[in-house]
Amino acid sequence: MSARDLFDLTGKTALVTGSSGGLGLAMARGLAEAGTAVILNGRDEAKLAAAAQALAAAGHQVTTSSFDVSDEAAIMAAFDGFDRAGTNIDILVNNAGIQLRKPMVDLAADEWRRVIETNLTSAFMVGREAARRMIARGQGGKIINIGSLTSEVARATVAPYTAAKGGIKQLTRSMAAEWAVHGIQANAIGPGYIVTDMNKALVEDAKFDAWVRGRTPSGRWGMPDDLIGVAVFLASPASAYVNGQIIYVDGGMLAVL
Ligand code: GCO
Repeated sequence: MSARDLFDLTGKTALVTGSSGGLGLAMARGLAEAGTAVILNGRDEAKLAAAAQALAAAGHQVTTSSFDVSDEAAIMAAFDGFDRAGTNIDILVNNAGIQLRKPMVDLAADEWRRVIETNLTSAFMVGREAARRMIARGQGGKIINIGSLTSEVARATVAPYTAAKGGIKQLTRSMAAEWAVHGIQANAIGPGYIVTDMNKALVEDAKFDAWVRGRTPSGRWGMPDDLIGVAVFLASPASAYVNGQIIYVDGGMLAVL
């Protein structure tokens, strides 16, 4: 296979959860530009429709599937819908997630559970449904979980997010352990500080903004498009022998003190 063909995703279908904006939409657009038919997911149907319209206007194959990634029944129903439509998910990007910044001593158990369910359990449930079908089809597949710098290190006031993203790293390894034999490569991307709606308050905080720029060797915040190259790599034949890894796209922040 030529080096160019190694990154060709023509004929593949990708489901990207939490893709009506931010990182998910950027990765969905990148996968579409590499030849993938993309299924966008999100809970806000209007935002989802607008995102799909923009990708379709650019000539890409795009559909939407609006389900709550923390709701097992909704996930099963969505995949039943894919089955009925004859849609095979070749690539799954478990991107959906929420952030909740609060000291642990003030955190309610229900708040903790909501973050864990949305950021970690969702990746297990959606991954399980995708893997069941990839294994049955016998043609392998790609699972890309979205971790974080907090898969490795912690900062105060984001404990449930950090615990969930640490879990994403180990869930990714577990997926590799059980599903590699079926030709499925499960890997993760660990974004650094990226300019997204989730981080709006941080970007607009002059002190935090200065800290990110000073603490990041590249001297800048990441942008959602900075993730596209690694997403296409992990979704393509180029990563056929890469499994259970997490690749940090963080401007070097984790690499230096
Ligand atoms: C925070 C941020 C981080 C980033 C990202 C870093 O409050 O520290 O939300 O969690 O979103 O995950 O990798």
